[in-house]
Amino acid sequence: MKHILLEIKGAVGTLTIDRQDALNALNFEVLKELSETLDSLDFNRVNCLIIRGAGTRAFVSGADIAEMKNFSVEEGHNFSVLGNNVFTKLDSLPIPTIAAVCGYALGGGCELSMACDIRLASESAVFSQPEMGLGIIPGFGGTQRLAVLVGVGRAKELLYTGRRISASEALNIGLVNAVYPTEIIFEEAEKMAQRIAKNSPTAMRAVKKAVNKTYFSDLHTNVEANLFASCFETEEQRAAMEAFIERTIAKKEKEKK
Ligand code: DAK
Repeated sequence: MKHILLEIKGAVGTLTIDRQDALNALNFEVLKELSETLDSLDFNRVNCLIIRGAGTRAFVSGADIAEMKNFSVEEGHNFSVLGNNVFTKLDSLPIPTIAAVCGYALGGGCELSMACDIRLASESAVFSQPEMGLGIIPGFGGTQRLAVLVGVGRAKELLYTGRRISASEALNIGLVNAVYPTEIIFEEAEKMAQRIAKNSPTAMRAVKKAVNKTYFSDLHTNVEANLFASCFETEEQRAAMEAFIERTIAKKEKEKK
């Protein structure tokens, strides 16, 4: 695997997304590797999974804007189907999952953290669903999971504005379970995972199923996917993504001078 690392300690697996030059952004390749890694998990051995980003700057900075920029409607749909399959797979794992969020968790990154059962954040963590500003909508279950976690009113505000929120605000509104200093976030996630992993796999599977069936049972629809694909017919999407790329290039050139 080029971008995914899976380490197993006792009954705890840690899956690291490592694409640091793009702040761990999710492109087709990362999503495919993520999917294969989830398929490879042996649940006789792994009883809790931590998901994290490599380094401390980002958990995941979102879907890859450079790749998405020129998607046709069909490519947008294919990306959406692949992404939704991966997120559904993650959501339905028969073991508890913990997102250890250090740094940026934006767009698809925030959604990835929400597809985990528990979110632990570093003090430096930043959450946002900035898709509106890119002329698209969240497509990995973000519109639905955010509303369940923080309430419909707050979710709509965050989705409409794309406002970035700090770890402490995320804690206040119930988006994350706990906040730790950056230096100990991964250690704390490991501690919690090791504690959880001691429990009966059957009982934990049952708890997860009961909660998810009640709160997240309508997620596996194509609503978001179709609405997401339709955004790629618009000029707004193309212009907004182009502007992001141009801003990054301009910043690089300024730094060089
Ligand atoms: N995609 C591609 N490259 C990215 C990226 C991203 N999301 N985020 C960062 N990068 C790249 C930058 O382009 C830069 O690359 P180089 O120029 O060095 O080659 C490198 O990472 C470092 O970034 P910066 O130089 O910008 O670093 P800064 O510290 O200055 O800023 C930042 C960090 C995270 C604030 C900034 O990079 C940023 O604003 N990034 C974009 C964040 C964002 O808007 N994310 C949301 C993307 S949209 C769906 C599924 C999913 C989605 C939608 C639908 N369906 C299935 C239907 C999700 C959409 C999204 O996630």
